[in-house]
Amino acid sequence: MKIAHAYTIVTSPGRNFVTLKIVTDQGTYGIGDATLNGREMAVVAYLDEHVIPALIGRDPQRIEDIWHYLYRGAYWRRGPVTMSAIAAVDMALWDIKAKLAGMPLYQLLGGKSRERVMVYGHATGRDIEACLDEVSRHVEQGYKAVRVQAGVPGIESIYGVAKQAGEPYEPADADLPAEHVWSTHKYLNHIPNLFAAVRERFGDDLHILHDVHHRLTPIEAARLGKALEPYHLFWLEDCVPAEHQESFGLVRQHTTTPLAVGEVFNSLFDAKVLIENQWIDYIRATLTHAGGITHVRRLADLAGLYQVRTGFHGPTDLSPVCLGAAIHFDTWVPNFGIQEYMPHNAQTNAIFPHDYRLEEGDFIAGEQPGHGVDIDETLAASFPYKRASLPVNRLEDGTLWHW
Ligand code: CS2
Ligand code: MG
Repeated sequence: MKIAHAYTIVTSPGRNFVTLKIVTDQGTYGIGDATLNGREMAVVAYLDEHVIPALIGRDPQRIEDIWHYLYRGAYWRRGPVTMSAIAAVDMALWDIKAKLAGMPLYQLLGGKSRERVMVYGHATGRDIEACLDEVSRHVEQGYKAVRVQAGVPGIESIYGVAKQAGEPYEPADADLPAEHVWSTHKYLNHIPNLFAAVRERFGDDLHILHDVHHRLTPIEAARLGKALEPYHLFWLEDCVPAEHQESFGLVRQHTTTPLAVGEVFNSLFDAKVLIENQWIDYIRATLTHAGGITHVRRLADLAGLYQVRTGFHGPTDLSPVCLGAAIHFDTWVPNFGIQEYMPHNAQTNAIFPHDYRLEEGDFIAGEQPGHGVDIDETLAASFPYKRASLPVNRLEDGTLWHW
């Protein structure tokens, strides 16, 4: 069996998605997600110019060999563009292999470790009251875990907090980066009030999570973690930038609030020191940005040795292809923690028909052979690419900050 044909598909039903389709000489095909939010066309160029020509004629069943061919063979290792391109190939090849085997992907990985995959939804609000209403909406829908983000008095707009209930929290149509103004001390003074209110209204049973978007220094993160201990969070996410992994050691010494990180990671090596020191509790790498199923499986196995669990990133800027493959992975992986979920819009769901389903705050993997997600190429073509940028964050004095 040979790879006969492969091509990229870019579609923008509200935001950009990059999909790689690989077709064998016997007609079986697989698809992989290659979406790198805000830098989509860099991955398209990498795939079209450097990867696809080298794939034609190879045996699609040799997933492991093709992974190393693209990783070691490029000489330039790691990095989000390279690893997203490799991931798309890997995901498509696993899709093909599972279709050839006539099995849903989770069976090929080793079978079910659980029946249901717990997800967390997103509640955001301009103020505490609006945010509590959003939490309540999720609880009514059966969610057992909710990420809670609220506006902060004195900060006009914050990435991660929608301006109006039900709106996306990140304008996906900003041609060039929007600018936000950030104040750490206002944020730190306010956030414990939010979580006190959530526990008071919803009691102890609900899992609550919070994302800091890398905005704090280690000692500030330690203060926040300590202040939130009475409200026993499921996790505190991205509390400090993760390039300097030792920062997590400092935070860890001060607080028992569980720590999660990894949505910007693209390799096991970004997480190795964090995991081996048990400085984190959850690893959030995605199949799309961290080299696909083949690589993230190694990362999850390493994490498992140290009682670190998975909590994959699942925003709307990853396509349903990544989410579908992730749900199979979550169904299999022994050290599963939780799966993030932000609903895709109706056009996106129509372009990417899928067989996973949400039931009372849990995903259930489908039984179709492969990862269970397809693409309607005609419909995809009616939503052409549109440049879109993530925002930037500045301190009140103008200094460019993290978000
Ligand atoms: C966020 C994301 O889902 C999350 O936890 O941090 O919205 C993230 O900012 C975007 O995926 C960036 O592309
Ligand atoms: Mg995040």
